[in-house]
Amino acid sequence: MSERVAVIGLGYIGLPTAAILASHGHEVIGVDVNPKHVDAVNRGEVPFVEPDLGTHVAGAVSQGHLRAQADTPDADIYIIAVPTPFKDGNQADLSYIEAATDGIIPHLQGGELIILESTSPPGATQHLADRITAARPELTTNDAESDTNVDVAHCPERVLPGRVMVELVANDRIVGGLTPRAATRAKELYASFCRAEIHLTDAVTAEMAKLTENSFRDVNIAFANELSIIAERLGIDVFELIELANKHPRVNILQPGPGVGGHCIAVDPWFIVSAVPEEAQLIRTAREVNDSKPEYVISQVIGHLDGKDAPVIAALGLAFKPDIDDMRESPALEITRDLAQRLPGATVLAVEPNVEELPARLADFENVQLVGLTEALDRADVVAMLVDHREFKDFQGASELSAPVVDTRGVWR
Ligand code: SAJ
Repeated sequence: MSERVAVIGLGYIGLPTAAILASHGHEVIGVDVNPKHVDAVNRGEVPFVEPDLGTHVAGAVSQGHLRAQADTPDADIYIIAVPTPFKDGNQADLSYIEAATDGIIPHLQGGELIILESTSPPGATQHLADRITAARPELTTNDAESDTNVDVAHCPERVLPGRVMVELVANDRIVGGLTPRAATRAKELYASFCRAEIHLTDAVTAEMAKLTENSFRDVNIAFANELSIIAERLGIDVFELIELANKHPRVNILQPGPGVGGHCIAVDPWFIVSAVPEEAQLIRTAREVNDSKPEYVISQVIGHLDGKDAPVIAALGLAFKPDIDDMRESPALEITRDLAQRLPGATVLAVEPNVEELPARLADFENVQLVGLTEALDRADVVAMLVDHREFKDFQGASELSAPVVDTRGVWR
């Protein structure tokens, strides 16, 4: 018999997870505080862009396997997929996880399974369990044999935005239980749709595995970003340098850029740093290197202006990575905004093929315009290549440009 699953948080991770569970026969109730998300899902629609998700949601809703509501229902299994942003001092903000837990607590009778999917600092899963037993002392979370035990596990999401529906099925999963039984039960649930391996461990190791994956990438990108600054100093091409070094069978350096954006890699390493500040020296330094790259790019652009009055700057790309419209924590957006703010006499021509209008953070600047690529290149005194969008890679006339190009992505090298 399939179990009733409540998924708390219908965002980039919760909604795909709810939809894929529903399309594999589970009765799924999605819960979200945002009435627009709830209404969209009940109409069979998706409130954000993610390939193939629309088909899954529409199918699951029309077959009656998925519905959404504002209140947490009674369920056999609860999956928490809410944001964990960071707050002052780069500490993880657990308030969304706590609010989701508080919504579940009145429904618990013993025997339920709660899975935390949100990216979490070490100890967050135990913190969730402690919150349950503090509110309901008759329940346990560490005594799998007891009728009044609630099983608690952490199963971090690992899917790449833009490939979520593919990677949900194809990527290995890591499940960390507060007890072995919690881990085994969570594995059974994910095995209903995940075709890859599901590895069992304890909750803190699972929490750290997720943070480690994103920190590994951050450190590797920081290495590439530091190399880009070293290469410029030495007058060599960093992209050629990395290509050549990567010919070695045991070297695999990632690509430099204008900084690291998105909601994950630019955030998650701080959860390790704030948990163990003395020990996490390299991880902290990598974050600082990547966070300082936008400032370096700004100084490169300004360096090409030669003190010119009323210069025109073309900023190519605003998204945090290629071929998407997502601008969360985007270094390209930050660079564009800072140039406009610091150079009020300049005109900044933003080119972003994936949006129709300027995002709110740029809309207030009178000296920023959203224009097409050709117009920007015709008018620019200096070009900042910030995102390697397909439209920029396909452009054929780069070698004829007279304006200098600060090519952070090596698109036109
Ligand atoms: N970037 C570089 N150089 C590179 C690769 C990336 O500068 O060589 C930049 C990108 O331009 C972007 C940022 O890093 O600004 C992050 O992009 P990304 O594509 O590396 O990763 P995300 O943030 O979209 O998704 C990551 C993924 N984690 C890993 O690959 C280890 C994904 O699997 C996670 O599920 C996701 O974080 C998450 O939700 O944590």
